[in-house]
Amino acid sequence: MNETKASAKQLEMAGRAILVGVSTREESPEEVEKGLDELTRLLDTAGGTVFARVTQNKDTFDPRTIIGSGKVKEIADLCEGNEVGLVIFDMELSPSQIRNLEDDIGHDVRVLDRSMLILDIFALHAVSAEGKVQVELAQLKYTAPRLTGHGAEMSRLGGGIGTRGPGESQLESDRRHMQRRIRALEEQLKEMDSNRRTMRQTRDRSGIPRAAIVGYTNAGKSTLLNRLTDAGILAENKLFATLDPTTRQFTLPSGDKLLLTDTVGFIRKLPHHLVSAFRSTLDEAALCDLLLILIDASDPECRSQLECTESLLEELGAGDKPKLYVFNQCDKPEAKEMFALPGKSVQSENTVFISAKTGEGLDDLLVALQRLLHAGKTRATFVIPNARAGVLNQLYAEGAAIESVDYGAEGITVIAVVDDKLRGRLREYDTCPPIREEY
Ligand SMILES: Nc1nc2c(ncn2[C@@H]2O[C@H](COP(=O)(O)OP(=O)(O)OP(=O)(O)O)[C@@H](O)[C@H]2O)c(=O)[nH]1
Ligand SMILES: [Mg+2]
Repeated sequence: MNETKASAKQLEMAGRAILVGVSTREESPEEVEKGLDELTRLLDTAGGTVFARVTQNKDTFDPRTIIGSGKVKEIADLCEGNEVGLVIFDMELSPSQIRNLEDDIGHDVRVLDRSMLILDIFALHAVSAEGKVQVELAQLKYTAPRLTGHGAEMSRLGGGIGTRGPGESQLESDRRHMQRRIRALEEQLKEMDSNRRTMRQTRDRSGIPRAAIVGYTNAGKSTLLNRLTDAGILAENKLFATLDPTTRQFTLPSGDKLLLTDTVGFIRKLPHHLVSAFRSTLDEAALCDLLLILIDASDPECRSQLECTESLLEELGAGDKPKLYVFNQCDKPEAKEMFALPGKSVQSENTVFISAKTGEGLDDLLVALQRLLHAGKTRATFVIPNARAGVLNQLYAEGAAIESVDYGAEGITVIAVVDDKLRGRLREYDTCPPIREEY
């Protein structure tokens, strides 16, 4: 056997997994099963296969091994003779819990948790320099302290779910070296973040409103941006296919321009380190003018996926942005059944049903987008004295759509579409404050 590459057999074994879920007072057995269904999809995306599922009902976690010793023995017995290389828990485990579980299960089996698996997929899918730095940082902070001897060995062999990625060799390095590397990556990220801010400011100065397409992973976000703008983004039936945000300009039938951004998908229990490492990417969603929340209407879990998306948006500080709920994948029979499509006559104003794949419902989407874009806004003409030029910056900073700026002797004349609050605050410069011209 080649010493530096794992054999196909070794890799197959390393990817064959037992999934473990624990039902507590907070999580019912049905929820645990759904969690394991999602873990199966994550494992599939990472290139592994499920050998068996093991669940336990427990009021409190065993602090040493989460599950009880009888269950650990049951897993060890299942691993024996079945060429199982991985045991994956659908929750976060501490480094010592991983060590204890690996010791108790034996058979050279590696124990991973849900976050390590998600980080592994991010490592596989990272393309841009920024994406790679973000993933490596999250891996160094989360995965590295959890890797035991088995992990390092598979990583050296050139494979092994949970040990891949830009930080692969760093994961084995000593602690001091790792701390230095973490600081260096944080510095790099800071610089990338400031570049991103500059780009964002340039975009903001164009006055074109920005909309972010957000939603659960695999909802069809990239497919929609591709359909609307020929962006050519990779869209596939894998979780977290997109890590880097892509922005394209789009012109609505009314002639209004819009900057549309495809973003990284959300998932339940998104690892905390990943959220902080991807903060600047996720800010693309937080700093836009409106949100297109994409939902896979054919997924039986779409309601809980929407809840998860909304709570993550809240966490990112984007909870109160104007939102359009876009139920996608409506060409699928499951969606038609669940939402009684077609013929659904009552739709709330901010909800549309579409198929990014076939294009059905896109007209409704564009009309709804237009309505949202103009909701509560009016076109105003401000004359700002030259000595108060800072007010123009305020208009830019607060997201006014600026249509023209003329510098004259009497001051700066600005025509802009603004919301009522901003218009009220700039009343003294407003040439026509009492008349509300509906835009
Ligand atoms: N039938 C059907 N399939 C769709 C539709 N929209 C997207 N898909 C499929 O769903 C899968 C996921 O689509 P993506 O566009 O990659 O989804 P995403 O939300 O960008 O996913 P991530 O980037 O992984 O978070 C792909 O296989 C698409 O072809 C749709 O309207 N109908
Ligand atoms: Mg995508």
